[in-house]
Amino acid sequence: MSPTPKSPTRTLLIAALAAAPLALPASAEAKPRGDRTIAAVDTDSDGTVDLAEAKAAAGAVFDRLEKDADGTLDTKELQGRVSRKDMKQADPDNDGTLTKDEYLALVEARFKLADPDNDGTLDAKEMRSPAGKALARLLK
Ligand SMILES: [Ca+2]
Ligand SMILES: [Ca+2]
Ligand SMILES: [Ca+2]
Repeated sequence: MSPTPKSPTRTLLIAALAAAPLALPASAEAKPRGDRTIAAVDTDSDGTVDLAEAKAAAGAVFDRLEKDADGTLDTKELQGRVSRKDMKQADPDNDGTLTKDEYLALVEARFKLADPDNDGTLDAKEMRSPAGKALARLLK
């Protein structure tokens, strides 16, 4: 019986924290966010969103989300587009669903909130405001 020598061979791995993190070119995320929504919704290409454009986009979104064809959007179909608080406001009969009219009324209410200068159009800056972003969620 040969006694096995207790020689803990320690392999020291020099954890070379390889290469300093490469600096990524700061090109992404540079664009203002409202612009993409405007580009998608602005059918007359005047660089702003008016209420008719917002409602047209919202109507298309409604039809797209309305999967079970019961004429309303429930919270599942809305996929987080409408907060619980907004839902309360937008759903006067409180049945947890929105008809297209209710959805468009919510769009209109948000549009007005997002248009503090009251000129009937939302420019890129207005679309970037919290109210503009809330509106944008209903349009895509
Ligand atoms: Ca427009
Ligand atoms: Ca439905
Ligand atoms: Ca405006």
